[in-house]
Parts: sequence; C-alpha cells; structure tokens
Amino acid sequence: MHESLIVEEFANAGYQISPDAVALIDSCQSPTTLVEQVLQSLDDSVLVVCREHIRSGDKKSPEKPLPGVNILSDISNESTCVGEYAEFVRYFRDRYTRLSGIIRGRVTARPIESLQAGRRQEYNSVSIIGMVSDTKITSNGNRLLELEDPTGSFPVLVRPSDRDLWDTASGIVHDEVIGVTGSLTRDGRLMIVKSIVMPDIPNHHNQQLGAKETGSGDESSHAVLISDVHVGSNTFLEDAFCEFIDYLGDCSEPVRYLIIAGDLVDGVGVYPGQEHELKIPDVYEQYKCAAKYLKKVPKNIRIIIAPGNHDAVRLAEPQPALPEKIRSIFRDDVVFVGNPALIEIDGVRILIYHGRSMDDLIATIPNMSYQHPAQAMIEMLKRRHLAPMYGGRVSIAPETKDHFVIDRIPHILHCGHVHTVGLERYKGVTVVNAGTWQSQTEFQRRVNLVPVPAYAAIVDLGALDTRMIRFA
Ligand code: D5M
Ligand code: FE
Ligand code: ZN
Repeated sequence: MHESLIVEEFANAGYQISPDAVALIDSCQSPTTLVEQVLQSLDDSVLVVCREHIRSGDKKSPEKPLPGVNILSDISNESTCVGEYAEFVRYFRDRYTRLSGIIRGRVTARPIESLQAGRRQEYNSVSIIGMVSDTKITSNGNRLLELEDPTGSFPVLVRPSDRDLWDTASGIVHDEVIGVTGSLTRDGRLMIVKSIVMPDIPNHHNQQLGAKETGSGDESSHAVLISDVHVGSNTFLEDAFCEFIDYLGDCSEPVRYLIIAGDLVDGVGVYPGQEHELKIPDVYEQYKCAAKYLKKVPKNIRIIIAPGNHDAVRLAEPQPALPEKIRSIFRDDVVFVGNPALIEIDGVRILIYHGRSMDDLIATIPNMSYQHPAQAMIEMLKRRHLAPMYGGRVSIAPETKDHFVIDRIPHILHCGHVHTVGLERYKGVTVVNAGTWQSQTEFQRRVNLVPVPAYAAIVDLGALDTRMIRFA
C-alpha cells in the first residue's frame, strides 16, 4: 500500500495522520487490514492520528510472526550515577566483588591485610586476589604489580625466567582483577609470583555449550551481525550496504534477526573536522536515512540496534538505548538496546558491545593489532570484563553495578568499532567483530588504520556455525 493511499484513506474518514504513523502502518505486514482496524478504533476526539493510535499491530494475519528478543541485561532506564567520588568507590567495589567471586572458585585466597609483616604463618604458598592498581618493570627487568583488595594493597613480583608466567604477566592491565599464588620474601613485604589466575571462561564450558539443543527437523533460524554502518559519512559504502539489504530479502538461509552493534550513523561533532567528511550534516537526517534502508529489510526479520560512540546518546559507557526521539524515526518493530547489552534469541545468548575498549587493549597488551580484533575480544573474555582499563579511551560512568562484568557467559560476543573483521572461537564462545560499512576516512589514513568494510556475519542459531559474507 503506497503511503499516499494511507493518507487518503484517513482523509476520507475525516482524519489527518502524522508522517510517522503513516510510516508505522506502512511497515506492518498488511497495511490495509491495519488501516481498517485503526479507523474502527478511533473516536471523535481524535483529529490527528499518531503512532499512539496504532497499538494493535496487525496481529490478524501474521504470515511469520516476528521472533521475540529477551533482553537479559541492559543499562537503559537503570542509570543511577551522577559522577560523585563515592560512586566510583562503589563501582570498583562491585567490580572487585564480582570478578574475585569468579576467581575464588579456583584459588583459596586470603585477605591482603593478613599479609602484614609479623602476622604471617607461612611463606611458601600464599594466594591473594586483587585489582591491579599498578604495573611496571623494575630496574632488574622483573615485572612488579600492585594488587588491591578491600583490606589493603600488596606488591607482587614476576620474574622473566618462567616464560608462560611472564607472557601472562606482560598482558596484565591496570584495573583488571587477578588471583596470584606465590611465596613471600623473608621480610614479608613482597610476593614472588608462581602462578596467575585470571577470571577467564572455565575449561569445561565448551562441553556445556555443545549441549545446546539443536531444533529437530526444521532448519534453525539465522542471525546476521553487522556494525559501524556510519550512515551520513561521505565514506559510507551505500552500494555495498544496499546489496546487503537486498541479500536479506533474497538469501536462502532463514534469517530472522539483524543485530547492529553501534555507530549506525556517523553523527555530528564526534571528532574535530568531521563536518568536512559528512554527506548528511544533520544527525536526525542521518537516522532518517538509516531508517529508510532498514525499512527495506524483510518484515519478518527482527532488527536490534545498540549504540556506539558515533550515536546520539551519552558517550560515557554503559550507554543507554537511543532516545525515543530517534527511535520514533524507525519502523515500529525495531528493538533498541544499550551498549553493552546481553540478549537472548532462540535460546542463544549474544553479548553485544560496540568495542571502544579495544583501542586501549590493543595499545597496551603485547601482540594485539587492529587487524586481528577477535584477539582483543578474547582478552575481554579472559578478564570476564568488556572494558577492564579505567581512564583510557572509554569514559566509564560509575553505575552502582559494573555492567561490563561478563557474569553470564554468552554463546556469542559481538563487537564492532575497530572497522576490521574477526571471527574466532574461544572455549566455546564465538567471537565476532563485524567490521564496518565505511571505507577509510581521512583520520584513519593518517593513523594507518586499514578498514575491512562490507562484511556481515551470519550465524546459524541452532548449530552456532558462523561465517562472514562479503558485499563488495
Ligand atoms: O572508530 C573507528 C576506528 O578508528 C577505531 O578503530 C578507532 C579508530 N579511531 C577513531 N577515532 C580515533 C582517535 N581519536 N584516535 C585513535 N583512533 C581512533 P569510530 O568509532 O568509528 O570512529
Ligand atoms: Fe565506527
Ligand atoms: Zn566506534
């Protein structure tokens, strides 16, 4: 049904209708039926028909009902913080409590205050769990870490002689939580580390995931994961993206979900000089344009949108879902979630995180690179934390709860942000960096960042098989 016909139908019945209400009706599966339903439900007090009058959806003839999305964890509407000092203390305490809890199953640790010189009973095998407050190389070439728990702070030393231990220690970043076992020096003021335990994914986790039921007979639903569309940028790859949208309509796989992990639009004022690289200089127009593309996605595909650092929400993470003013631009069936968000679709848990912390992880941990983003994402899983380093690129809002802690292990970790593609499996978790739909920007050229654009990941939600498809 053409949009002008919808307007005409309402005009004939004596009503005006708002453009977004028209768009909403048009996005439903059978607009004609819905127009009838809405007209029947209106009373004389209504002059202009708005979205609010179109509640019913067209439940009558759903050929294939839209699949549901279970949002397990998301900051939206839950933000409590105003940024006071006490909130930071509480935030880090929550981080410590939850990450140390994960480690405690494997290490019998004592409180740091019990290590005060003169009070100790043993020297040889002592364990503590602490948040790393400092890490440095000593003049003798050892690595010195300072660990903090709620009772105190203690220095621990790693020597280069044990290669594996040294490699682990070299990747330790400040503000992550680790367990260490070692021996105390004679004066009781320093621990020489023998082993380091990170929260990590348990080794037996792989089998548990394997036990996920695969639907019998019916071909299982598929989800398509993308990120960093950057609509509005003059480097947005419109042709490739349109080809991708067409693919969703034509493909042989039963795709039921499309998940976008942030930076849907390029935004405005995100970096200095951005105005020279924008094709659409107004952020609402950018979202309108994005909504136009997404309207062409088949109606039986559930679209899920999380924000990134270019989107129109607060920059501090965790970021809430896009505001209503922007949501109303999109088709009515889109599910908007925060960043990060843990969702469940068809029994599969997907942890969506835009991935800004990768800038810090790649810059700090040895052997990380923008060309292998999945490796940096595996570092998040090892730390059971999406943004372990405080005070870097990610500005972290001190919410009561640390929303970056990975409590429930997802089947899939889905990120973007770095504009390169990665697909790995780590202890049963599928790790996907979905790339971008933007070619190299002037800024990226200067820092020699080579994007890998126009890819989408397609996941069989039954078998959890994942592959990348290229559209260029
Ligand atoms: O980020 C796209 C990519 O560009 C991501 O890998 C980070 C990099 N980037 C973006 N801005 C900066 C700055 N200011 N310094 C260093 N690296 C940066 P996007 O979020 O799409 O802009
Ligand atoms: Fe981006
Ligand atoms: Zn980004």
